[in-house]
Amino acid sequence: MTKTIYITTPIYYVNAEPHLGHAYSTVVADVLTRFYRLLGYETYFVTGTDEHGDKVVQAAKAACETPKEYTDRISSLFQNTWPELDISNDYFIRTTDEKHKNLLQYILQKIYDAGDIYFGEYGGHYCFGCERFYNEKELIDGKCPDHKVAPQFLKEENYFFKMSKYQDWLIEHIQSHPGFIRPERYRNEVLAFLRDPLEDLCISRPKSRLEWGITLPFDNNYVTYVWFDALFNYLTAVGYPDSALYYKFWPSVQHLIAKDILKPHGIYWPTMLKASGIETYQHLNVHGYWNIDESKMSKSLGNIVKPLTLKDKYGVDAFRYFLLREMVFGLDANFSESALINRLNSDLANDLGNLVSRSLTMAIKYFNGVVQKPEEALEIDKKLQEDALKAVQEVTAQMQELAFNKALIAIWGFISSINKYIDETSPWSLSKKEDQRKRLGTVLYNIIEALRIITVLIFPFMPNTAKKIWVALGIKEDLCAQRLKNINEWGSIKEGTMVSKIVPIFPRVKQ
Ligand code: ME8
Repeated sequence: MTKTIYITTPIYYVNAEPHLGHAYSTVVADVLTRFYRLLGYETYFVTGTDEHGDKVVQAAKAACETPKEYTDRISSLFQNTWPELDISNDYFIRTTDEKHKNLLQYILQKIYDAGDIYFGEYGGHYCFGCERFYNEKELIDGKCPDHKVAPQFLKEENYFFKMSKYQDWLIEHIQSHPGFIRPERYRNEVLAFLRDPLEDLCISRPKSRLEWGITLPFDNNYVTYVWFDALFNYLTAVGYPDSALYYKFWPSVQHLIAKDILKPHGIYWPTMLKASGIETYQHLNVHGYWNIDESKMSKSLGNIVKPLTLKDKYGVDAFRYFLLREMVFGLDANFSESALINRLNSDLANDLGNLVSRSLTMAIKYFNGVVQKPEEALEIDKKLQEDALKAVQEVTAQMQELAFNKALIAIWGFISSINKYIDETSPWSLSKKEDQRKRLGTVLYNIIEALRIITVLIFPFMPNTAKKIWVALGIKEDLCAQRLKNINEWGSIKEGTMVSKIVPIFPRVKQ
């Protein structure tokens, strides 16, 4: 049976335009999805926008628009950005979609009927920026740790989800499923949080102070708290409760988020699923934060990095490569344009770009681009084949651990092996000896074979570049149909294949 994987990004708030952080999560999800396709999995990949709540109402007011006009406009900015970054999502979800509203009301009713939602009064410190209540312990010097302002004390009648009931189950589940929340530091963070008694979750907001939300099916005076609404997007997107997509993909769901939203995903979400009688997710993959020139990216600092500006300046693939190569998944990283330029010039223009152009140039110069029949392999040829196999194995292992930077290091290790092979076999010297024609043909065959493997390996990271190289290699089979398990079978390129010239794939950029 074909294996499946369902990958999600957070659904982004529409109170900000797409920035570097959103682009990172979405590119990572795309690279992972493409990689699993290479492994032969059937994949489903979803991203979207989170459109209810007070923040959105405030942002719409500031823009002199109705919430509907405002959310339509910003959501389409997200929808239009992703194709430009070669994001191959299967579905884009909006929490204002009718389908999502219906699902949420169905689920709320289900949890309410099962007795896990109750009505009660609560007094607490409410941060309007976060749209949630804080307890004393969570505040720092009496202020919200995120917004650095003192929250307002609010006493209100509301609906509550019996989250506390599922605390022991959640602790047990995390402990018995080591990769449930990863990397480990975030798993430990959630477990540390669970050492204190879990409070029930306030899941409603009275319409008297917030109208822009999904009405509770059992009380018309209230809308649903934005997190209780947003998390269920992951189910709406696969057509819960009765679609074939849901049955096929839900058991293999993996979420991808940054550390800022660990608590809702690590605690609220699994308990909400448990209460709904739905199997919980396979993995919560948590990455760190991009800082800009060593400081936090924020509107007030005026240092928001726009992904499309970088794409226009450096090309989509250089941008994607940089993001995945520079950040260690799980840790924070620093973004600077000069670091991006350095990577572009050294890894892409120098290492990969030069290898591709020198190899194709030699094949054209010595054999008019026609791939020759290889002779029996010598030791040095066998070593190149072994390096190819090692690279494929290493990339496969690292990708499954989300170690994207290490996977790329392994690919670039193989690029060095090919360059070394070229230097040691010295095709230009062989070309001068008439009796070495066959050997020269074999050496070039091996170089082109190695390039074929490199092209398939970089495909998830840099789909555009891979397609260009694939065309220049003259391979007739579809690049998208390649599978990792057989790409390292040496000898796939057929003799007689015609390679062609390629314009420099990564022109150097001045600092
Ligand atoms: O939290 N570095 O939406 P959001 C890396 N709507 N990633 C970053 C980042 C940075 N500096 N800044 C943002 C929400 N991100 C909710 C989610 S999901 C059911 C609801 C990315 O627009 C990262 O993925 O604030 C982070 O988790 C997400 O954007 C937060 O997006």
